Amino acid sequence: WGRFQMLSIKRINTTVGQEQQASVQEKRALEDLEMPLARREMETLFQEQPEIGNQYLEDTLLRSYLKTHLPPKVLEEVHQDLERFGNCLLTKIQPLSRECELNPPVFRQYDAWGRRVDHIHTCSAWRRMKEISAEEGLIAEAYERRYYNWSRLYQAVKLYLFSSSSGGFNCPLAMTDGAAKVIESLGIPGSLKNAFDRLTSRDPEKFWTSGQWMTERRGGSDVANGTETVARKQMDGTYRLYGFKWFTSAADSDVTLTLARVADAEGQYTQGSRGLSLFFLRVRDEEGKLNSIQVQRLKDKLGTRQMATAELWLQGARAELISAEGRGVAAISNMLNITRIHNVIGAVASMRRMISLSRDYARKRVAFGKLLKDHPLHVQTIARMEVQVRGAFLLLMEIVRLLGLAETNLASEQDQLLLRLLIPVAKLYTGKQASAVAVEAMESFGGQGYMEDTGLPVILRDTLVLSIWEGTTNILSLDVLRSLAKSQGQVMAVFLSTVQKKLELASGTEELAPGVQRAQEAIGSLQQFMAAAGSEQALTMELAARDFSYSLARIYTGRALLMEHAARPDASSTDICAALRWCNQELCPVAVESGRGSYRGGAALQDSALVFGNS
Ligand code: UCC
Repeated sequence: WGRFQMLSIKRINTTVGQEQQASVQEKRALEDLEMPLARREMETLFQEQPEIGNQYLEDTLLRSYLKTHLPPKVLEEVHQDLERFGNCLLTKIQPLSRECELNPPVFRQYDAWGRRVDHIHTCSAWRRMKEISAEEGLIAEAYERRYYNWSRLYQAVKLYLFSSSSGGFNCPLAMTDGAAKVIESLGIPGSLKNAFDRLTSRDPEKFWTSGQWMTERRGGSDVANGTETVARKQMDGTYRLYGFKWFTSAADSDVTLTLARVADAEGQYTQGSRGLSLFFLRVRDEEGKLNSIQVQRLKDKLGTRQMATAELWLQGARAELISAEGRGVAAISNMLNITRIHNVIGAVASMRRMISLSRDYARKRVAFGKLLKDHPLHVQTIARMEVQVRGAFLLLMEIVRLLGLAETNLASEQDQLLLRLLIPVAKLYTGKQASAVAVEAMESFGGQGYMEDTGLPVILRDTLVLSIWEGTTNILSLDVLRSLAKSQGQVMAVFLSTVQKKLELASGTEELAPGVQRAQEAIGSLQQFMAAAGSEQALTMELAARDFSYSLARIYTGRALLMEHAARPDASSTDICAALRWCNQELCPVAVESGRGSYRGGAALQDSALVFGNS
């Protein structure tokens, strides 16, 4: 140490030549003396990297869910494909995902000779992801319906496995699925047949992805007042769009759906939601030339950096009107509901990925003389996250099961109402869960979790967007209220009766009794709140919207799903434990907060004073 210290001190006041000489001497000295010891110490200090295995085979909850719900013949085929896909993800797709993270898109506005080209360059791994998405039928599966109502669920499971290894490609897939859904719901008009075939193709040469251009400079949530883009009708019946799209995700997509206001002969148009219409357009022509669109710049985002998000000027982009005039928001809602389900898929997948890595690390990492897995407090922390991801997973499965029924005309009116309610509930709840779990799981790797080159920070960053895009938590809480209002309360009646039915199933299992009781109490509190809120002002429901949505998420997930899954004849003790633990949390926060007076007008004034002061 003394010699090393001397060498370090000697560095002061030396020339470059002397410094080089000293550094050679220093190197030799270290090799002679310290290095053998240092190396020995280093070797014992090396920590083994956390790894994942075949994410399908390792996911016992997923496998037991499929075994319980899928018809045997479907299960057999699906199982084989998922096992193969799980291996493929590990060996081929995961390395591509890392490449996408390391090589984000680059925007080149001009070519070497000064011509404006607006080229968004993506890496080869990203382009390969597009081919893989087609080959694996990640969109096609849902529209071919070879497994009838189970096709949607099967597609969602593949996307769930793919999501955390997709290098951000799950985003264009979400929008592609949404666009295909809109076109299908319009009855696949002749003019959109080619687009539909390509969006749902398994042929990488033909496969197209879609964007969803909704956000403009004046805002992303208040679409009705924020949309300034104008559409002018042409002689041939098409339109030209003029406007500025402020966030366009996966701007390298082939086509897009977007909103604009149709101008009349005098150039006048209708403001607000009733002035909005839905348009389809190709981003480039056959030669790859942009469709009268200029790229202003790429966004510098916190996460999802693998994917190009751009600001775009529409300078007469040729487009086709695909909704009735003034019905743009209602028409694009079909897309929003699909992308929101993809958001849930992404949330559950990122939680599952973080927990899988934490679990593996706990089996390898020694601290305080034993493996992390032998520290009860550490394991308790992971177990709490495991309960969260289990609940979220089962909620996701419920939604895609219902969607599959709706798409094959097997859904009852009640199923459809439930689906409409559960999509925003699940999106808002799992978005928040995912960020919380990702932050918590990061801690389980200590400082390593904070290191870029472990790949862990990418997961956290990409998770943080889940509660923002596709509708923030508050906007979706208001959407929950919208679904109640539109159905004149019917949706709540369906919600309550479905939960009750599932609880009856669970009440036959003795070990689940404490959970069933807590569920019944929570439903009672929710009903009381609803009855009281009915006579209150609109402000009460607005203030309660978030807690109300959380209550629906917790009650439906816990009571209806974990309990149902845990009440299966072949349920494991782990299934029962997870159900009971889920039910131990506050299941009806809206009743608690209501009891505290949090939704009264006075509380709103206090909120305002707390945030902005009394002035
Ligand atoms: O684009 C974005 C990022 C793209 C990347 C996506 C990748 C995701 C991948 C995840 C993988 C990990 S982010 C931008 C997304 N933007 C939004 O989500 C918009 C958020 N704002 C809202 O959702 C608002 O609530 C609006 C825009 C829907 C509010 O609009 P209005 O016009 O004020 O709403 P109205 O007047 O209440 O509704 C108009 C019509 C009504 O139908 P009618 O007229 O028949 O009564 C509503 O019932 O639309 C209907 N409607 C719906 N229908 C509105 N929302 C829905 C819905 N969710 N489902 C069914």
